[in-house]
Amino acid sequence: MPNYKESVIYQIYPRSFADSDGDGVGDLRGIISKLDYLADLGVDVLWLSPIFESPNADNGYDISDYEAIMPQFGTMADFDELLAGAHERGLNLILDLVVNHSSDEHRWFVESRKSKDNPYRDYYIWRKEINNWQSFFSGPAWKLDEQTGEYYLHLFAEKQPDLNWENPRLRQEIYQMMRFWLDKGVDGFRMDVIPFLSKDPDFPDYPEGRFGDLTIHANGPRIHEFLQEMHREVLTHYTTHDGNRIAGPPDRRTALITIGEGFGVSASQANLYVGENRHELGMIYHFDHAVPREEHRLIHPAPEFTLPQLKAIFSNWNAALETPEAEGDNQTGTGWQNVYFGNHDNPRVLSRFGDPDHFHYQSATALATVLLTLRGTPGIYQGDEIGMTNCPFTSIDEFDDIQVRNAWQVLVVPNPDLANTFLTTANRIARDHARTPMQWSNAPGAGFTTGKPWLKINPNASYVNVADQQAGNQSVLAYYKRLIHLRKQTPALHHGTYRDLLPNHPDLWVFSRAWNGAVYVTVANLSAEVIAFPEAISGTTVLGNYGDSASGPLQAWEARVIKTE
Ligand code: ISL
Repeated sequence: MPNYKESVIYQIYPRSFADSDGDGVGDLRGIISKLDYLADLGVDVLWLSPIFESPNADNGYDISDYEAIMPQFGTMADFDELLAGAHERGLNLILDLVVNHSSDEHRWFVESRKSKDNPYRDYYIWRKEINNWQSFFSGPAWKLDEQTGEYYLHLFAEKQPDLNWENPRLRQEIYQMMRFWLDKGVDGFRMDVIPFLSKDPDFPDYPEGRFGDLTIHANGPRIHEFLQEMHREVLTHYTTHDGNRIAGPPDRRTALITIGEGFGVSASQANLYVGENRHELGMIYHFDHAVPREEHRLIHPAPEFTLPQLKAIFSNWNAALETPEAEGDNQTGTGWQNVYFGNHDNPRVLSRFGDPDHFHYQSATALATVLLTLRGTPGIYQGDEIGMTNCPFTSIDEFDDIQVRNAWQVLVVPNPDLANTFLTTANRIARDHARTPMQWSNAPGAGFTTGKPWLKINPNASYVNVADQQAGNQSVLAYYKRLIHLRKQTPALHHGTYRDLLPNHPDLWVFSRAWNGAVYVTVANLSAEVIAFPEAISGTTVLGNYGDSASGPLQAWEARVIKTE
C-alpha cells in the first residue's frame, strides 16, 4: 500500500456513481460492482462523499446519524463488504467527516432545541441576539426557533445547525464516532469545512467592506487546539489498512489518510494544518482556484482565471508547502496537499478549462497530464477519467442543489427578468454539473440505473461513456490509466520539487519535477493553437496524448511528459 504522498485519490459521489437496485439513486452495492473498474484504473484511495443517514437537504452533508448508513444507499453489511472488497484489491477507503454541523434531525439537535436546560443544548450554538452573518445557502446564518425563542447558528442550510466545538462533551462524541469507523478498518477521512470548527466567541459582525465574506469563518481561535486534540485522541492510534495491520503507533508510511477541506485557508497558513511537526492533518486542499460561488455570483459570475493566474496559484501553494513554516509558527515543518481540478462542489473541469466540443480527447487528456504530474496527491473526480462535461440544464426545475435553488428564490423570484442570466450562469458554475449520474454506457439510464435517475443524465452519455472508451484504442480512460501507471512508477512525480518554467506563458503550462537527480518536465498546450516546443527543454518523451514519440511543435491541446537528460 503506498503512503498518502504516493497515492492517487478517486472521489465517489455515491448518489451518482452506480445504482444496483433501480431506484434511480446510486448505492453501496453499485460501488461494490465497480471495484474492479477502480482497481483497474490504478487509483489507490477511494473517498466516498457522505453515506450516512440523512434527510438529504444537502445530499448527505446534513447527517442525522453518523453511525448508520443511509437506507437508500444500503446497509451496514453492504458497507462492510465494500470495505473488505476495497482492501482485497489494495484500495484504501476514506469517509467524509462532516462535523462542522449536523442535520436538524440528528437526535442531538432534536434534544437541543427542546429547552434551554436540555443536556444537549450546548451541543449547538444558541443566541438571544444575533449578528449579521450570512449562510452559504442564502439568507441569514441565524434561525429563530419558536420553542425557546432563541436563534441557532447555521452557516449552511437551516437544516444544518452548526455544532458547538467549545463543548468538550461534543468533541468526545465526535472522537468516539471516528473510532467507530476506524475500528471497522476505514483508512481515514476527508474533513468537511474543517477550518470552520472554531468560532470567534465574540461573534463579531462582518468587518466593514466584507459583509457576507464567508472565508471570515475559517481559522477560528481554537482550531489548531481542536485538531491537535483530535490527532492525539484518535488519529495517531490508527494506521491505514495494509493487509496485515501493524501494531503500535504508525510511522508515516501507514499513517491514516486525512484531508482537510481548506476553505478560507491561505497558502501562508497551510502548514499550520499540515506541517509535519504540527500533528494535525496529512493533507489540505485549497480553494484558490475553485469557482467563486457566493450568491451574487449567479448573476455576476467571477471572470475565469487566466492560465498565468492559475499557474501562479499552484506555484504559490507549492512554495508555501515546501517551506517549513507558516504565519505565526516558524517550525511547522513542510506540509502536503491534495490537488484537484474538479469535485462535487465545482463544475466539470473539462467544460471549465478544456474544449470538449472541438477537442474532447485532447483537452481532457492535456488537463489530466497536468493534474497527474503536479506536486501533491492528485484527486480524480468520478467521470473526469472519461471526460464528462457540464450538463445542459434548461430550467430551474432540473437543478437539485440547495445552493442554486435557494439563490433562485432570493434573486429571481422577486426579479423574474433575471431568470435568463441566472440560468446561463448556473449552466456554467452550478454544483449539479458534477453530480449528474456517472456515464457507464450508452444504454438508457447511461448504465447508471435501470430506473428514473434522481438527477438529469447528460445527453452526451450516448457518446461519452465508459463502455465505449473501454472498447476503443484511443480513449481518455486508457490515457488516464497510463498516466496513473507512470506516476506510480516515478518517484520524482511524487516527491520531486515543483518549478514553473514558463509562468507568464498564456497557453503553455510547463513545469519540472526534480528528485534525486531525475528531472521530469510536463509540457502542456492548453489552447487550440499550434505552438513551438519550448527550446530550452530537451529529453525523451515518456508519455504524450499525441503519441509517445510525438516531436516538433505542440499541436492543439497537446501534452507531453519528458524525462530530461
Ligand atoms: O463551493 C462552495 C463555497 O464557495 C460551497 O459550494 C461549499 O458549500 C463549500 O465548499 C463547503 O463545502 C462542503 O460543505 C458543504 C457541502 O454542501 C459541500 O458539498 C461540502 O463539500 C456543507 O457541508
